[in-house]
Amino acid sequence: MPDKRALQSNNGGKVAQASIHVLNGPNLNLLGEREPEIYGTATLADVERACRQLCEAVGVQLEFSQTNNEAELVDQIQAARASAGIVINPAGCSYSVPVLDALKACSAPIVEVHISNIHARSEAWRAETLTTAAAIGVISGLGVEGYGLALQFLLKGGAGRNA
Ligand code: DHK
Repeated sequence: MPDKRALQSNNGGKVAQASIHVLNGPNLNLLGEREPEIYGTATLADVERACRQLCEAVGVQLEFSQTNNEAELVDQIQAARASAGIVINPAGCSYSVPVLDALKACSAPIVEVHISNIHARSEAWRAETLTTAAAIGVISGLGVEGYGLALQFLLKGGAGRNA
């Protein structure tokens, strides 16, 4: 069972509710209809529901977002930078220097998720992500289950053992 205390911040004696951000990059709004043979049939709403269940079970606040805009993704990363953790599927922004730099500015532990196995895709360049350099680790190829696994790692305080 995740230890909620490990995810709370003590702000001048007041214990603030921890928040974890799940951030999604371009085209993930089309999950379920977009190339289902690669990305599966679950929708982003399904992913959000599963993430909410995990966070609610341990009293951690979840901020879940998706954007098709690189600059907006940078803003969302900055807003999450001091949170209890970030799960990010940067999607097409995995190859973006501004997104990498924003992630590097975070004190929050970061786990990167790719739904597909980017190392086994026919386009070799998909494996050449920039953003992974800012993450503790990466889950790739386990479908949308990767989001839940990444969240569980952060909720268990796994980041403290590895950062
Ligand atoms: C999703 C995308 O949209 C691609 O740009 C990445 C990633 C792979 C995924 O597997 O979730 O190359």
